[in-house]
Amino acid sequence: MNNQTAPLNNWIDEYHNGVRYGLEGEILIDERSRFQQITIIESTRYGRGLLLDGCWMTAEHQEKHYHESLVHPALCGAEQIQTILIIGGGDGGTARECLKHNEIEHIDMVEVDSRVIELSQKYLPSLGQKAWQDPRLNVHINDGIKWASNSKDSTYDVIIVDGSDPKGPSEGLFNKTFFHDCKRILKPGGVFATQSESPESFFKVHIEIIKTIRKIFGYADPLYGSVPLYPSGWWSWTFAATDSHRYLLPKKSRAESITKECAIWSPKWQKGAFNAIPAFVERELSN
Ligand code: SPD
Repeated sequence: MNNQTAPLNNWIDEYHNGVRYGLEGEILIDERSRFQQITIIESTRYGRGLLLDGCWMTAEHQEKHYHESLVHPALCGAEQIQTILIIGGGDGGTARECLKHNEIEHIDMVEVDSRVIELSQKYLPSLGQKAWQDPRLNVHINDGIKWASNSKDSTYDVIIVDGSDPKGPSEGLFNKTFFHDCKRILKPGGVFATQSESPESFFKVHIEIIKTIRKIFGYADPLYGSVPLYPSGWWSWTFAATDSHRYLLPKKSRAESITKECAIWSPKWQKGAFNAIPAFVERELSN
């Protein structure tokens, strides 16, 4: 039987605006935590995958697209990278990418849902790998928005927001108050990074995120790449700083120390990915 005529049994889909994004596979876990519905599946094509409230978060054999894009422009561009804040990131992929950088001394990872961490450690160990045992990683089960609001001024060299879409527990990660707090707790020369949705399937949200961050920080630019599982497959990450577009230019020594360990990210890829801003987005941002 060829692909066109294969029966649509055993498909797990995210539904978004009249389109579905799916994998063939089996459900391993489907439970309600205090915050959300957590689903873990075993897929034919991409290994194990995680959905929160029916939206794809990650899958073992294509998660690098997302995590490398979110982390390395920030960590290669910040002045210092000793102290890092990750908000969300309960599957461990973002922490793993951060810890490729030897200069890091301390990471606070603030995840609201302990079940996401427990289930990821058990069913998706290739995401966090050794990060979970690394003494530099300090996991706090807490609300990231409150954490940012309670942190002292100039605490972190880099802040990375690895949340879900702007609804449910992640909604507050996209508002002005939260971005203002992130700016306040970032050290001079620091970089802020967040996933910023799809220019195609979340156009309005995408534009709103970039405009808001740009206004608050002074400098902010989106980078574009592909995450095949997410709505439209076309995704973005936005980086911000208060003193310059420093996230555009990777520091040579840091870039050299991680390039061999990356599947997608490289200085050359990053340059292209920042330049890949679609014309319709550029036009909208200049309005
Ligand atoms: N639409 C999906 C957006 C998800 C962003 N976060 C994914 C978590 C991976 N660590």
